[in-house]
Amino acid sequence: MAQDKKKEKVRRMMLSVLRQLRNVRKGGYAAMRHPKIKESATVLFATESVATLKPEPTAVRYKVARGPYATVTDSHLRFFEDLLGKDRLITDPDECESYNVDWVKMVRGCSRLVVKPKTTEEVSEILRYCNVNRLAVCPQGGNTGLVGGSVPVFDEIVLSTSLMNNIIEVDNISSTLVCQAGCVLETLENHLAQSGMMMPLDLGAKGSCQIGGCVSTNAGGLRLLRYGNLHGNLLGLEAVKANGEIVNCLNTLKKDNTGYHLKHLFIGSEGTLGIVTKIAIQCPTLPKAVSVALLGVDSFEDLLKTYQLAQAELAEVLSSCEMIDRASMSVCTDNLGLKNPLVINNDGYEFYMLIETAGSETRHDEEKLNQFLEKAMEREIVKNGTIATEPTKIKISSFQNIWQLRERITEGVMRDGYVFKYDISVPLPNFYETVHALREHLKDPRIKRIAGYGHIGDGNIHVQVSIPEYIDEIAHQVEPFIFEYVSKLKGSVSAEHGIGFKKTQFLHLSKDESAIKLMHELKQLMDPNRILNPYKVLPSL
Ligand code: FAD
Ligand code: 2HG
Ligand code: ZN
Repeated sequence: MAQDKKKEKVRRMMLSVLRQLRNVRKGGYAAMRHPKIKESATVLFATESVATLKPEPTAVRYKVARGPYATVTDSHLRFFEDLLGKDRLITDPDECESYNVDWVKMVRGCSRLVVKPKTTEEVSEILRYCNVNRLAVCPQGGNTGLVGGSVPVFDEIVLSTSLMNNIIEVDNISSTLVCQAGCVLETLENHLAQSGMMMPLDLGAKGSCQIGGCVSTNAGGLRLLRYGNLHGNLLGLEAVKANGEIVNCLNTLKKDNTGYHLKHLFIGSEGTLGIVTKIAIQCPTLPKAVSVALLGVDSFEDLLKTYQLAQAELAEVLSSCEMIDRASMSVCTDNLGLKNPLVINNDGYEFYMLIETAGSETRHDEEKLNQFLEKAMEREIVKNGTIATEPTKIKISSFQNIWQLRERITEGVMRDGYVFKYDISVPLPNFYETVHALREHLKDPRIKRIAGYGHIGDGNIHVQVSIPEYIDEIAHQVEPFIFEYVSKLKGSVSAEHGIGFKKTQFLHLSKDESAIKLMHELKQLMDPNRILNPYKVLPSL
């Protein structure tokens, strides 16, 4: 009897999911992430941070002392003008401002010079000159970095790669792309889609971030679960060292074991060892069928079980598996006005899981997804769900779709005021523990929200603590507590955003002393005058 009741419940739930699926096809929700889907909200929200207040200068807020660098003089300016022409220099303080402030409005430098080279040779000339004259340089791509690495701390010259945006070669036999570092990720994605290929990485910032910035931060993103990280996908690169020497490792071969694998030095080194000028990347085939499901679950334990089931049932078609907690979902509904499709009787769920499948046969993937859902509901680990499939056929507003509920949290939480952001990886069973620990530890009534969301499949959670405006006292309540907590869990204090300016003094919590020593030695070898992105990544000696 109990068995019959359970079966009836599952049947009703499945019917509800299928009903929602039909509604989706009529115009409910559209998945937007794959390049097959042309609509994109990312350009709109990733180009500009929503918080309007200017942060205090970095030197004041974080009490840093300026390094022994020269200050830009008229004679230096004349050199850069002769090299690039007036229109590729920015010297007006107001125009320099957007290059001085980061996306999350956490740090602010006071550079009075932005240079915009177009070629590797120009980058080489700029660095050679800066090295001889002890002028510090801050490389900048799309300035979407989240750890204060992309803007100057003091008056470092900003070297913007925005004009280095040529696509050099697309080879659809070898499935490779070669381009300059300043190409915007979304532009590359759209370009590749014409040849039936895609970029192996996808970020909410794709409308603004540049491939050079992604490589320099070893950006992970929403597809890492399926396609791996840039250490695996990047075939080769070209970079310029601090002394202006060009290092050509721009290989497009899939296999090449000739000596040291030098490209890895530049991947994830956040502009401290050289400036990436060109990249060659392996591009996966564009899937023919993409489906996305949003599921509501009651507990973290059920979320983990759902993830395990998804891995087992969806296997090779699983392309993304993301987690959103209740507090993060309310960022989307309350701060961005997005609709949560899984609200019933004005209530949602403790956790949401967003699952994407990408394959070559719609019916096959859909069948797999339905089977997975059926099992998940039978086991009562998933309480509700909605699916969007064959997204290209769904013509509805690009702002109302499932992926936005995940991709726009970063933007939405900024509307709380100021956000302390943490990007950690921990063993999967401990994935959500840090959020609980913070809620336990932080009792200050000025805190608006403690939320967690992220890449469950990669063990990488983004923890957000938001307050109306920056308050030093709260900063000290959160840090070093969170980093020490992560270290005790044997996790990483930076899973994907890097160390940048913000986390240098916590590097030792995730890296052994011996490894940090070698990092210093490499820096000494490649940039002995320490002109490249000073105050970033490495803790001060
Ligand atoms: P910037 O922010 O300009 O620079 C980042 C760092 O790289 C700086 O240290 C800079 O000095 C250095 N750099 C930039 N270009 C070069 C170059 N050519 N050579 C050497 N050094 C260089 N990150 C993830 O990993 N996963 C995500 O899912 C993700 N989503 C995001 C979503 C949003 C809405 C936002 C705002 C950010 C997100 N990020 C994510 C963070 C960010 O790291 C990425 O957006 C991206 O990797 C940064 O690229 P960028 O061109 O903006 O680089
Ligand atoms: C994401 O996964 C990004 O959306 C940004 O890495 C996370 O806002 C953040 O901290
Ligand atoms: Zn992320």
